[in-house]
Amino acid sequence: MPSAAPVALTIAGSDPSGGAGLQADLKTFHTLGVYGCSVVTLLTAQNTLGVQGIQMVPTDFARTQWASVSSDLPLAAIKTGALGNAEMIEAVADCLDSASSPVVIDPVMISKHGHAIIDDDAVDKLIERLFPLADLVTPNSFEAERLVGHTVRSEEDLVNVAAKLLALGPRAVLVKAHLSDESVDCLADASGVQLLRSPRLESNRTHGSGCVLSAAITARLAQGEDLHNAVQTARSFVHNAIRNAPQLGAGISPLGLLTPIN
Ligand code: PXL
Repeated sequence: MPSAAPVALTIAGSDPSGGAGLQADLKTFHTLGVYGCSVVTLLTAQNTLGVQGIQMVPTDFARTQWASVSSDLPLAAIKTGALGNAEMIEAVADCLDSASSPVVIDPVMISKHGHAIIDDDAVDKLIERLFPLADLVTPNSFEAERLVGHTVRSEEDLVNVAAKLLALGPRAVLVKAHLSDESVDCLADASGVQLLRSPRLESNRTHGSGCVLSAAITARLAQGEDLHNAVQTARSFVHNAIRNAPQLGAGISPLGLLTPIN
């Protein structure tokens, strides 16, 4: 009998065009050798050109999905993506309160096209309920700015913002930024602060890149890798996936997720 792959769960919104959201998460899990399952929080109508609509899943039904999945499957790691509103964040936090596996919170707020995918008043709830449960929170610089009210224009800003986020309760934070011609991410935890650099790829084939990064970290955590190595591996997976991105659709193309890490 073949041995079972570790199981990772994404609690996230649907992108029917398949580039972001839970579809990106499940593809990433699969390519990295992890069995993926999902709890759907909201549905978007979306393509590479933009978001045409958003419909919340009833909160109680998200709770029911969690009960179905968590009572049956051995969840080795969990990530969250688009949660939509404060009520959904409450529900997800209630579910994750009892989880014993690593939790990655991707505080998704706006789409690549600038479309809001979380209510304004939900941001405080994210900090209050989900940050204390998180092993890692992965905001981009815009999300970080919204969370702590501090702009990120330099490496010094990046380090300061990461420290402020860490003080809000998660075990670690990864703040993602583009500074001049580099992609610079700041990983901060109790052991210290590390700047991770890679050349910035000039590409508009980046739809879902944030989802793919947090999903790849979650997959590696599910496989038992430690956080620092999981982040490094996930960054190179995203880098390759952007380089291998197909030209699909008339707007911002999705990443190429078919190439595993060797
Ligand atoms: O990439 C962030 C994201 C996450 N989840 C859903 C999205 C988006 C961006 O559009 O639509 C459902």
